[in-house]
Amino acid sequence: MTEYFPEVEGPIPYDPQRTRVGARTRRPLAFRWYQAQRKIRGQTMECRLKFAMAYWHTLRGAGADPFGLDAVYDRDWTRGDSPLVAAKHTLDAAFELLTKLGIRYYCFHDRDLSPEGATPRETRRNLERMVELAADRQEQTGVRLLWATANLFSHPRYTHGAATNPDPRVFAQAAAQVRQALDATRRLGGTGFVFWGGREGYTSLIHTDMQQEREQLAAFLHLAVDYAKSSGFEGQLFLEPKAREPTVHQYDFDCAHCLNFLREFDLFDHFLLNVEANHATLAGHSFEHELLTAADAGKLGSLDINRGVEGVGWDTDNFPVDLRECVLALAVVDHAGGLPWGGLNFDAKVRRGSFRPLDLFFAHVGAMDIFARALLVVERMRADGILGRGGRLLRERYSGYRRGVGRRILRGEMSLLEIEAWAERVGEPPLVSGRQEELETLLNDYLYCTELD
Ligand code: XUL
Ligand code: CO
Repeated sequence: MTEYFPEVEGPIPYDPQRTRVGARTRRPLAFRWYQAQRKIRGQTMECRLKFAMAYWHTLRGAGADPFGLDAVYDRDWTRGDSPLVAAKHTLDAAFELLTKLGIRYYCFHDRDLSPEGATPRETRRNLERMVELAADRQEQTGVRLLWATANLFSHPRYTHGAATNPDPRVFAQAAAQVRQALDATRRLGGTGFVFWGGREGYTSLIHTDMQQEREQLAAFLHLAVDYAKSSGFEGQLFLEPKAREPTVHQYDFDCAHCLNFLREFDLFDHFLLNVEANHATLAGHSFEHELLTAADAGKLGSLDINRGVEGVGWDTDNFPVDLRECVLALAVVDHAGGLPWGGLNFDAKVRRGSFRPLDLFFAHVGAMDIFARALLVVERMRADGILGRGGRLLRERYSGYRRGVGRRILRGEMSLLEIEAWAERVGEPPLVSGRQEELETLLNDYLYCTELD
């Protein structure tokens, strides 16, 4: 079998010396923090951080942008005598990369794994063939499928949407694709299936009946729920919010929109949310905000852990590098009790200029490492019990609602008149400092000062 990454022997070692400032290290490709088998409160890092490689960006990305449509990345495995042969090479490259990096999960869109054929039938057969090959690779390597999804946005037929397309024949093509992708996920033992509404939104209200389209989307999701159940799919369905791009306004705008949509159309019990960092930015939120919105509704399913670039208004899908963001994200995951159905899917791409195959290694190693460090920080914060969702700070701040009148207010046991009488009795409350700067400094101490080895 062709080796696509001969410059890396793999698996990537753990080397605490990597970051010794001033040292001329000979092993830049090493983990400083990530130790797959290191136990943290009884669970290995690998289990706590279930990283997943995003097949589309990592294997299939070409480095194109709106001003440069031609491929820039150096990717041998995308070539072949036919699209199916190229797809097989891509699968080989994927599993070589996964194994060398020590990543145990992957995620894919159906059309990344297998190419569109000349007819719907040929397309279906391609997928079935590639799924069998992927199953073999999984068996040989122990790598598992985290989630899969159907690409309902790249093909020209989806220009005006898939489920929300004004033409029911397009709806039907999309439905067929989801049926097949769900079966592929089941066959590969995926724990989840994602719906991201690529073109389920609008670009102008002049020709769009928004409510009609939202109803179509709901009907589509109901069909998928029913099929998943009847076909014995045992995974979890996820909805992934995104505010805009490619459409001007997506119907799955942010977590709050999605939760409302699920409630409105009687889908609430069937979905969790797959929350992406860069999509949070596009909605004008922080990642932490979006994660918490999902978690507070009991709907935190899985994470796409990329990062946006400040000041850029589109989905840049950079690899994560910012410790603070990672800590805040993992603190919410910890608060929510983990991700039994999901994991940390990178959904990130190397920059157009980082066209070497080797750049894929640096990107993933760096991202895994910063999340490993973030996990250690979150654990320390949790052990100290001050900061964080379950910490003393938040408990104390709202303690007035845990007893006496505060508690009775929340329970609905007091009328407005009774509360007014109480207000007169207790008089003007003292003003208490929010201590924000003090606490931000404390957070920084955890990020940068605390020894975590
Ligand atoms: C697009 C995006 C998707 C979903 C899966 O911005 O994030 O790749 O994660 O379809
Ligand atoms: Co995503």
